[in-house]
Amino acid sequence: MVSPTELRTRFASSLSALYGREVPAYTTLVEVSQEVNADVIAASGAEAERLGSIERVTAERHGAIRVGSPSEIGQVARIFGACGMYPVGFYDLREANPPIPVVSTAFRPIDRAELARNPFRIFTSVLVADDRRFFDHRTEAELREFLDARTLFPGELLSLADRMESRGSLSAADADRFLSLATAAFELSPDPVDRAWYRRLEEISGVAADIGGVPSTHINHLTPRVLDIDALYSRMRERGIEMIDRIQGPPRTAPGRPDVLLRQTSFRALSEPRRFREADGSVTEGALRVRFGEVEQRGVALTPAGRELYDAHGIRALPDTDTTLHEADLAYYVRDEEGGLSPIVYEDFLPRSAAGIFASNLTGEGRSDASQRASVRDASWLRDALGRELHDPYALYEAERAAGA
Ligand code: OOG
Ligand code: NI
Repeated sequence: MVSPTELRTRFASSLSALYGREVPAYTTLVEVSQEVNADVIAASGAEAERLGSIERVTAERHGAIRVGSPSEIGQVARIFGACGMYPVGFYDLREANPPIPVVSTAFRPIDRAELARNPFRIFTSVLVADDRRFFDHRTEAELREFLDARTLFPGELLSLADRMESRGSLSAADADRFLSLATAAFELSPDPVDRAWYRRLEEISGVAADIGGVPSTHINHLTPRVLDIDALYSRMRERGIEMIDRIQGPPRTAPGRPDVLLRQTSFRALSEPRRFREADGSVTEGALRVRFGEVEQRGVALTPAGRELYDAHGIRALPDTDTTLHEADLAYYVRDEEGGLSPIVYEDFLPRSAAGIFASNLTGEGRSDASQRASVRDASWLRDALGRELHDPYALYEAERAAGA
């Protein structure tokens, strides 16, 4: 019998194999990450594993997908639920600059032991098709019609997912079937893209076109974790892979000082051949840039007070030792067996960095009209769409700290 943990581990590696076949620069990114991690371990030993064992860090990936409607994200929740991944956090990317017409959550394991076994996460965004700042009445109606007519996930996949959630295990054959259907659901579709429809949406938002302009969804990046993102950044450049011009998130901390939150960088989406359906019904060859590469370095999770300081004044507003961060209740730690402080890793995302990642991979800024009506999307809307609890990241970190080492 196969457990949710094993299913998640195998799902992460099967998506990684798929993405490596489809986006070769990803394989380079993984290789370079592993080289950097080996060097960091060689240089600093056990100290380098304070934020997770090398086994965890080597297997660690996050991906991202985008879907179109509440019912589609409800189905996503069932598929990831089967892998022991639950929705955590609410992110509103419509507040970003430039604004993006989606709200998002991240599916991930929620307890420490599961995170240690395999911390696979998927950042998942859902289109806000009725937000008038982006979509007029007619475009909204057409989007709904297009989205209602497509099937992202076969019924067989959803029923296997439900079986796993209700029984807690799947037979070996059912697990194999789940993995092949789930992996295929996130592959780039060979079906032709309706050129006029895609272009119309793209003028409003590249993300809207990526979601509502094509008949399926796809994983748009898969991110390995690295222990020194600055070293990775220069080695990728040496290998001739053009990265975006910066590392998102807090700046590098001085040697021996704690890393906080999350630092990320990416390479731009590659132009990939795609088929298009033209207005006269003919099918032609073209290209789209929809899939990119990203890498991340993780640090200690900040408390709400720590995060407020960071958001308002940047990293310099925070003290730079574990002891002071802990004593001022600005970051989460537990006591290890020797009485030392052991950091609780930040397992979530940063909306500002996410917006930067989205923006660096869009062809244009898109078009929105701030004077129009926004539609209400909040955590309780998302909880209803998901049909399950939406976890608050701070509550999870608090509970972990309260439980101790
Ligand atoms: C998601 C971008 C957000 C991150 O690491 O912040 C993200 C997307 O482009 O769909 O993955
Ligand atoms: Ni990402």
